[in-house]
Amino acid sequence: AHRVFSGVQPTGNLHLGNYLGAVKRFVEMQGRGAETLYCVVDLHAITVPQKPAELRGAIRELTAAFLACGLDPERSIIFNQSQVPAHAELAWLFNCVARIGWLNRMTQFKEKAGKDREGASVGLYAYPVLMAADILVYKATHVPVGEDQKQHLELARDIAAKFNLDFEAPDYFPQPEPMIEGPATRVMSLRDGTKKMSKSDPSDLSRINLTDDADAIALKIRKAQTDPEPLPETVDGLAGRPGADNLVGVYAALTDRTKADVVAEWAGKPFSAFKPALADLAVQKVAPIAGRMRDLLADPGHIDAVLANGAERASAIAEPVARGAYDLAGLLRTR
Ligand code: AQP
Repeated sequence: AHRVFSGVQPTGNLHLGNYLGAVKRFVEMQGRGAETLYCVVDLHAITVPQKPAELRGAIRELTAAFLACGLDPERSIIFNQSQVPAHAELAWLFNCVARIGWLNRMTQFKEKAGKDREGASVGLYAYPVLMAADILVYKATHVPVGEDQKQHLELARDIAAKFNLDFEAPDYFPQPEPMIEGPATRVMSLRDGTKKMSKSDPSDLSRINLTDDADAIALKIRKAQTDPEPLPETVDGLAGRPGADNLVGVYAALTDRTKADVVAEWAGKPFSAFKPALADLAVQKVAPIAGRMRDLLADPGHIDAVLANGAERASAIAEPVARGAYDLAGLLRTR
């Protein structure tokens, strides 16, 4: 049986990259026969400093964003990580399975720790181990993520294999499949087509936030980096043109088409014509999400109830898996 798991950090406004690379695809996975679990990964958020009162708000906001984007608590298990202790329990076991050498190769840690690597938290370093536990505590088989998470998924597969080998339980954990698909697995900054669109970019013009209004969306797309050439005749003509390639990818993802399709429609036309069309499209798809989020946040009791119900259902799956792993490792439990 297929089981889908993915998570998003409650670390500020979601942007178009998070939406097209992750949350929109989470929504599409619902009702396709697989069980779907979507998690607000608050334990990941605290690997860098957070203000407690703001973090609480950010967890509710991200939950509201999930719901506003179309995640449905009737069809998916929607919950926050810290309310299911089995994630952290399994992560400790995995800390003892994973090798320091494996973690030393993780590029995201190097980027996020920056120059002051000695000053980074141990949690930031062990982040990918917790992520492996998030996935494997559900024995998830499919993990929809953006391109930037590819290396962490490979680590999760290595941890699963080594656990199974170390504890002579060949089939205990499955090998989770990364699902990195579609035209927007890596949405780039609107200011620099060689950098990932990111929550932490100091320039707000670099990203479209799901909470941006129509004017802000239109302005950001108008100012988005391209080059003087028109759209190419074929999709291969986007090579070496990161800004152009990015906007075509966003257009394709917003219309559920391929980049080749979009290029075929717009071949030879200037970006001065393409950008207003893209802006209209983005406003039409993104602006309603903010409205729905506002309505949902007016009733925090409802959000909390969704999370409580999700945590209960998630725990029912996760607890026996974590317990089984502890048993395999020889950790004695007498009650
Ligand atoms: N630019 C992107 N394009 C496509 N997918 C993306 N994702 C993130 N950025 C892009 C995907 O969104 C999901 C949630 O990611 P996260 O919660 O780990 O957030 P993040 O990667 O920390 O987000 P940012 O914006 O990149 O934050 P900072 O600035 O802190 O680094 C994941 O599936 C991710 O692949």
